[in-house]
Amino acid sequence: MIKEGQIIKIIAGFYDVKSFDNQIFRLRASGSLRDNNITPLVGDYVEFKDEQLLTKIKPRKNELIRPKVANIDQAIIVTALSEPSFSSLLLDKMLAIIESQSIPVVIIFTKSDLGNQQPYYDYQSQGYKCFMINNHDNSSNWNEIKNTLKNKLTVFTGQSGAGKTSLLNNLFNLSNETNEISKALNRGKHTTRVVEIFEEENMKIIDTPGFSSLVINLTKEELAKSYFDFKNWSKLCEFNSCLHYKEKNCEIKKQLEMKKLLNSRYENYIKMLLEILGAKKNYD
Ligand SMILES: Nc1nc2c(ncn2[C@@H]2O[C@H](COP(=O)(O)OP(=O)(O)O)[C@@H](O)[C@H]2O)c(=O)[nH]1
Ligand SMILES: [Mg+2]
Ligand SMILES: [Zn+2]
Repeated sequence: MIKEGQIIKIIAGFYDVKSFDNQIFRLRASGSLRDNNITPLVGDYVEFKDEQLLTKIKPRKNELIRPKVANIDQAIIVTALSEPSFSSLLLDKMLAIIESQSIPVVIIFTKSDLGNQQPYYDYQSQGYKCFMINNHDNSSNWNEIKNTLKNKLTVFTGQSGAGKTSLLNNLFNLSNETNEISKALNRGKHTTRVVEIFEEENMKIIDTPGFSSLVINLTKEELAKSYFDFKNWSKLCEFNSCLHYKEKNCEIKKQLEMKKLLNSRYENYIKMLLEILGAKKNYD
């Protein structure tokens, strides 16, 4: 008998699938999936047979590489204002990668008790949906954040140590292990190892292990159209293929001069562009 569901976890070659009637099955991939080199991802909608065999992956609406997940409704980027120190380049890279897939983002700035709060105001002024929180302050209003999670599959991403697990503990009264404790036990080994969808009320959440650095895996054309705050203006650039770099009559550069766009965003954009162009040169 054929059933349908969603992959919620992948472990050691097995796929945990939650069927549409809310049962969980541990499945193997069918030979034909393996022969066709189709790699099932957490978030994939699938068909399976005899409660054992994964037979079909349905078309994806999107796909992220880091973490490896599919069919995401939104991404929450968790970034610390301090410890680890705030990096606008890292944040802009995450934004570019996620927004190039047209996945809506929310930015949560953590450790408001430790760092300069300016980045929160900067990104808010660019039109991003932002929150600023202190995970150690019990009086924080977690409900406002929870409201943005309802009826969606949300992936939490960001540098390790930024406070993702602490935030999820606060939102859902969990006691998942945070990084500090594990450092004492295990020399800083990441505590969030498995990519897994966890469901609470009508919210589907994926916590991720995080990362310490990020390679930009976009083409220059994808990058040029990724940033949310560039999107509207870039339509007005003279050239449709404008990279907002050396081209004439570039609307992005005009908006920068008029201080409508953040300088740091543009500088980071150029850094990423040069990274992409440089990497390409090596392969040519
Ligand atoms: N001062 C302060 N520390 C925080 C805050 N959020 C998280 N931390 C600490 O930062 C460390 C890493 O947090 P964790 O949630 O494991 O980060 P993750 O790697 O992103 O999941 C832990 O020691 C937390 O207690 C915050 O808002 N303020
Ligand atoms: Mg974590
Ligand atoms: Zn341009």
